[in-house]
Amino acid sequence: MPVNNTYPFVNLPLPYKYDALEPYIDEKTMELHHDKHLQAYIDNLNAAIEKEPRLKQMPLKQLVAYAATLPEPLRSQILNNAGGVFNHRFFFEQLESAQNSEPTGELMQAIDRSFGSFEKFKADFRAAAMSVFGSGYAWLVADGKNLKIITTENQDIPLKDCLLLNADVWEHAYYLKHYNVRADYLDDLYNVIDWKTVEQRYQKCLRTQ
Ligand code: MN3
Repeated sequence: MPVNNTYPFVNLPLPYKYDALEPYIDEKTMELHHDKHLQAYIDNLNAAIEKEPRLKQMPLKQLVAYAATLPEPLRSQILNNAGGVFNHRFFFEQLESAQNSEPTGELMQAIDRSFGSFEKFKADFRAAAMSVFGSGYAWLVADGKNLKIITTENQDIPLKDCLLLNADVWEHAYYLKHYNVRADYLDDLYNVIDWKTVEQRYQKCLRTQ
């Protein structure tokens, strides 16, 4: 995927077709999620940055860290929208057409070590994602060689953690197909996770932590 990590942010196309994740994530949800929801975060982030020219050179994560020092309403505008861009790009990048893939190699060993089994990981991650009240994300993160599950609210980014996988549990991620039943969406999501991308993220974490 081409790099677009500073202003002006553009909505890079998905690395697959809108219907590639059928029947688990439907075409219309993917189209709206990418072309409307993510597009809105990108447009709002660019508009906020235009009010503060010194932000124009900053990459996404630096924008989030720096935003804490800004006055309102700019602070919230940058935090929410830079988070929305980062979290959605991270989410879309880790999905692929259904292949029933499972983690392999060192990532699978780390999952076994940290959770007992892949099945137990899936149950724990699902429970964490279900526990998010309102809008937010569940995350699998690396803590040294081991793994843990955390949750965040709204479009917060867990900047201090080395990030492996996220589940967007905003209703817009599943409402068209699953209505209010978040649990069914999560079960479907497991069928379209690209574990090779997650493994690459884990290897990067091992090299940099
Ligand atoms: Mn979303």
